[in-house]
Amino acid sequence: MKKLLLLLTLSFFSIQANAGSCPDGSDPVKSISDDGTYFVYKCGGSAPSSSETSKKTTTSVKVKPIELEASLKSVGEFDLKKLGENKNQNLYAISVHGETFDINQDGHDDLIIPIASMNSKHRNVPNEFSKPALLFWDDSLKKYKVDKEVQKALPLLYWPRRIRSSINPKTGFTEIFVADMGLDLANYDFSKGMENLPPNCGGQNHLITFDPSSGKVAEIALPKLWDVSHGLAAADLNGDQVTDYVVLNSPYIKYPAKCQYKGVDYTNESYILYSNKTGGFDKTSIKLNYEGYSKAPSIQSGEVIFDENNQAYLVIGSEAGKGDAHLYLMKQDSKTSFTETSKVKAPAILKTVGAPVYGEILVADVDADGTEEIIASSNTVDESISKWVGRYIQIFDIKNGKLLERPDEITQSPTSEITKGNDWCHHLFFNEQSAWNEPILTCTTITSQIKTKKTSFYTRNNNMLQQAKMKFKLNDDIDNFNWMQSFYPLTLNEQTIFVGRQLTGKKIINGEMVFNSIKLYLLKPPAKNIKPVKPLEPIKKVGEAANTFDGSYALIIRTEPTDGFKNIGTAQFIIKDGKISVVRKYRWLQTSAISSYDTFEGVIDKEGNINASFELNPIRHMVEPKTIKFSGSMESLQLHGRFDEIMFWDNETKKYVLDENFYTSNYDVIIDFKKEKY
Ligand SMILES: [Ca+2]
Ligand SMILES: [Ca+2]
Ligand SMILES: [Ca+2]
Repeated sequence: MKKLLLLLTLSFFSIQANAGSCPDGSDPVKSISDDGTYFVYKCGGSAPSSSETSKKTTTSVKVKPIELEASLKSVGEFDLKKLGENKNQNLYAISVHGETFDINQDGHDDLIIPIASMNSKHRNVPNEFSKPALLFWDDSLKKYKVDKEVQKALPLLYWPRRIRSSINPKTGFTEIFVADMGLDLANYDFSKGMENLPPNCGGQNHLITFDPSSGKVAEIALPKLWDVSHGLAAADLNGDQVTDYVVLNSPYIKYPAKCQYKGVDYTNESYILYSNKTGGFDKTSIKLNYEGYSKAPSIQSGEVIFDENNQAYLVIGSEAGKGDAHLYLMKQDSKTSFTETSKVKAPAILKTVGAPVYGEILVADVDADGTEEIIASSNTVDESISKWVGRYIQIFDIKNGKLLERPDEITQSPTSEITKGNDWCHHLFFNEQSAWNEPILTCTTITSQIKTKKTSFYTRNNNMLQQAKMKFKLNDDIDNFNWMQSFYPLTLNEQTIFVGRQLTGKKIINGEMVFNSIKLYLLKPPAKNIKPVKPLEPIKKVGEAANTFDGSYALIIRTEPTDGFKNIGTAQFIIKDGKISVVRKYRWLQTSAISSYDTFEGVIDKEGNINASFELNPIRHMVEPKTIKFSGSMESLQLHGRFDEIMFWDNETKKYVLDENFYTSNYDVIIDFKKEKY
């Protein structure tokens, strides 16, 4: 498959070099084949060539939204004012950008709910701090719960804007990086004048750790530094497997003199916190080299993406101010330097009401081909109300350092709706698999369903992501859903479903009605949609190796149940004289070292029966790879094996051990393959 993909990619470039090969002079448009295993290129659409504006501002495609059948279940109510421990009774607690992550690594996603303090005018108040709430899924109670000891140990935060979580493979700890931007001036009454701005000095970032074996929370010390981090990207950039953090700042600290009293350092510059050998992080200033700019743009969002050659790029989203908002692709030249190789202007329609903003970026593999794409969401500042509104989502490939949009792979809202509504994407998520048996793109917004025409969910249909509606049978569910907001995908018991919330805990402050609590609901499909796990077939007798089926075959590896990835690897089999091996090129493997493919050995007889063995770790956890026996046939185009007696890395004894409490005792490993078609 990979080879095919590469050939097509090469031909795509030669086509581009000849400036269009379709009858109407346009470039062919890339899409995925019907069976989802390779790319096809067709004429009849126009893909924008490389950078600059995407002029497409309207959508002619009128598609009925897909309906996802669902039911609701209440799973806990939480008083954020109490959990946040802010004592000022004139303020209420608001939950800002959150995150889902399996913090205690028990196989069920937990919730990170950051909290900020607002007054009765719904403005963030200087120097008022709150703890975030960590909510853990309790699978015996089927509810979210607070761990009092954990909650007690959490740091106080100001306005936590971006959060990234990962598992540190060296310590086994969960790491939660919180980019705290400090005072949120979004609701500042600008009629009071810029000179009367409260001292906006940013906030201190935090790296919270959770030890799943002891259940203890701690922090890794970060440089004592305040900044207004609007963008945060996380990836291993120095190759030690530990996540590094790219903190993207812009000159938001306008009056540094007002910040001196704090006795802490502050910065308006971007930097990377690189993991070091002692378990800490080294702050390294970075230089962002923009093309043709005297003044750097204001950064609102960022992510890291690696291209097919493992070259790292930063993707940066900017806000327009008086100019244009752009999405930048910046190639990493060194530890300290990134240079722009491509940029795209925000869709022109966003400029019709105010200044566009690329507010959120996600890197994900939307078409399950093993290569990641960029999903970027832009919105705009409605100048009449000084608020972020609207939504426009784009998907980009990167090829040779250029951003290439896939305009026909996502439907937009009708033109009249694009620049309306407080329903911009605070957060984007992409799940290759969900309990609805569909990949789902989620745009998390803080607008309740009843106040928006746009949904938060996009499913893939006819190779296109389009908005999907949740459909409920019970009237109670419909009523409850209407008042829900902030939908996050999460995985519980190997099913990816959603959690959403309602605001509760009504309180009156200075005559104004405010809400201090959230009530969480799970959104799940009706039980009949859940896919059963197939039984393992008995191993067949395989005769002598025969050359009947010699040739090359594209393969995809997956597990049942899945452990977070739809596919864990893709590669290419070569069969020669009935002996099967994996070619060195075109290898991709999510859960083990690529060199694991060297251990693959297989034999096929003249009837097409296959036996094989393969040493592999097929899951996301730190486990000992083991030799898995596979059997299968040419008829089924499938090899089937089982990964069981799983040995987990124990950080205390520094040995692999059996963990009988692990939620899954075994995984079926399935390798689907097919003859390459060239
Ligand atoms: Ca958990
Ligand atoms: Ca690292
Ligand atoms: Ca892809």
